[in-house]
Amino acid sequence: MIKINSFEEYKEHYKLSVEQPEKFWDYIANEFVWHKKWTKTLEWNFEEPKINWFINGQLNITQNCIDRHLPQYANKTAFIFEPNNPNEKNEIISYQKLHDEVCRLANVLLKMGVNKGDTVCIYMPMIPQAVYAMLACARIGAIHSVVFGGFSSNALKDRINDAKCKIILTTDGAYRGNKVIPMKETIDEALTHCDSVKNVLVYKRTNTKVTMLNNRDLDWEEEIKNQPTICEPVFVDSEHPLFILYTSGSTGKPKGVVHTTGGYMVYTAYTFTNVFQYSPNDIYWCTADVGWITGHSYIAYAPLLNAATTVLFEGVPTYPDASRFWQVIDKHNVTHFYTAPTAIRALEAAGLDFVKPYKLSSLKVLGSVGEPINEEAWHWYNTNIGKNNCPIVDTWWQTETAGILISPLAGITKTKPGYATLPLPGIQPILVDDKGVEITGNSIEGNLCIKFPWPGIIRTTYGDHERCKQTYFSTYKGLYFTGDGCKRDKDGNYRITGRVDDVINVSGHRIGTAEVESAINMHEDIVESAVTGYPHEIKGQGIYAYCITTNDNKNSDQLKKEIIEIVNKEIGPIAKPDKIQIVNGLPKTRSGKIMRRILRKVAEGEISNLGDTSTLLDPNVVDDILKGRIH
Ligand code: 7RM
Repeated sequence: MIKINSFEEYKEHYKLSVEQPEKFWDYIANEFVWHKKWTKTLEWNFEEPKINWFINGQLNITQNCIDRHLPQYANKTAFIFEPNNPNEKNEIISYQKLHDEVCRLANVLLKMGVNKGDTVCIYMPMIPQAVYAMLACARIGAIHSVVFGGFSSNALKDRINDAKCKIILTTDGAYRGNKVIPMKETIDEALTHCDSVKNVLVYKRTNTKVTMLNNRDLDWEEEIKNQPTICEPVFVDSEHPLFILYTSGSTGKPKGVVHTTGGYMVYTAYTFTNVFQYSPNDIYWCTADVGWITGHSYIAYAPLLNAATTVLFEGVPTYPDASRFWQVIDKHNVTHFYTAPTAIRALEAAGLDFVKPYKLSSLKVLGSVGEPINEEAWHWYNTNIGKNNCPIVDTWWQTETAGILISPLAGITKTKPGYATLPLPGIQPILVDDKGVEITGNSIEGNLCIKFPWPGIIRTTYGDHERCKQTYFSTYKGLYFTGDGCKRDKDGNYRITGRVDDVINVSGHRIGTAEVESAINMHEDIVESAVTGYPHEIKGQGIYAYCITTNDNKNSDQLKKEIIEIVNKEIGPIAKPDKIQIVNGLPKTRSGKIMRRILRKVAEGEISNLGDTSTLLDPNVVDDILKGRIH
């Protein structure tokens, strides 16, 4: 993979990528194996939007992730599986073994009648079989939809139905710290409302007792047992969908972001090499879950496209105790470590005694992703983990972007705490004011947009192209709108300041306030609710819910417990409110719109300046809310 080696080179590549984008990306894309070469590099407009890369090209991404490497790297380790329990033996998966497992599973999918273009739901913990599952789908041109294992059966049901999944791949249960979490049982609950599903394939991980439905549920091991370790790759067009991944926005239910094969491959592989400056003998570890985009791009696809060795970690940062990350780094000689600010803050809070016993001398590069990293956490990470000797790449990107858009290149770009620094080659960011007028120059602040397509940009939202257009391409004409606010300093470095829409970022997880509200509103005693974020020391943002109840007789502690329960049931534990305030009314304008700005300020504790409240229908509501504020 073409690697930038100096800052001078970065500037040259960047210049070329803006002046001659097609030539630039042709050059990168040529490094892969294509069954048929593309005839045109790019066709696009941001109005429909219609974005096609590497047109008429044909390929199979698993051939590029696996087969292509076998002549040289059959015995090289693709994954080091580190189980939840540190006493369980870790498993080494070579590129050959990966090939064989993916092929066997792909053959099972074929046997179950999965065709090119069919959708397959993957609901699994962080075990190698989850990656086999994704790649097995891609092997035969099926579209995977991975759903994070922490989502509830209701959330799962919505995603299965929206994507009309034919098959589900899951496990009996999942280990998470000292807990065993049911997986198959959750699937069973969801499937009472899903007509599209023909079969469920169940991998035994925890030996949790499960019910297997005749003719529907199949045992994973039984099915792969007799399958050959060869499965010819099915070649697909560059723009054939590779996967759907659901993500939250400011309105309605989560949308299925669609990424396609050729552009996704080229963009994720290119950014991996260059941001991390990965070399062939490095050992890379990204602590994300494959249920999120970071896991898709920077655990599964991009490292494999680079023939890298990756640690696949099943556990959590605090089990058996807060030294687990540092212990695993020493154990496997990890050179590249990529995690989220929320984890850094939690481990910082646990104290240095958990870090001190470990050398951490293998580390070369540290990464951060998922939310703004505060300077405090940045310095702690730099000093205590990187020993002032490892560049930190603060990587800004989104589910919709497929890969990293703004980030330092490790050891090449000068870093600055709190700043994602500079756009990668091919990325043309601009800041606009609320009317969409570009704010030029430096030392400025605005809404972050991108004005030219890159190969990994979102193509559509599954089953609803109009929603894609409305959400990302209509706010500011002719631009892709990220939903983030951003500053640009005097040297042109970017600092992402957080969402400017009604999306909150809790521990690096995107949650729409509307989703939480609609869950809370399902409680029979709740008439209305409004949800906002507030600064949280560990999670980045916490969830603050204002609720109006019809049942004043109910003990409010009991009511709050029930509210949390209903959010757990409708979405999952990641979305449960940290603070719940029962209120008599919400601040509304005369036209009935909730003034969220006021609620946000109260939740944030910024109560001295609530701004103009004169347009409120009933200004007394605000006093009432202030009195009952939860500290
Ligand atoms: C990769 C991922 C996307 C949102 C995005 C931002 C926030 C992500 C950073 C960041 C500041 C960063 N995808 N975000 N990375 N903010 N600095 N380095 O997280 O779709 O789940 O979330 O996350 O607000 O819009 S995501």
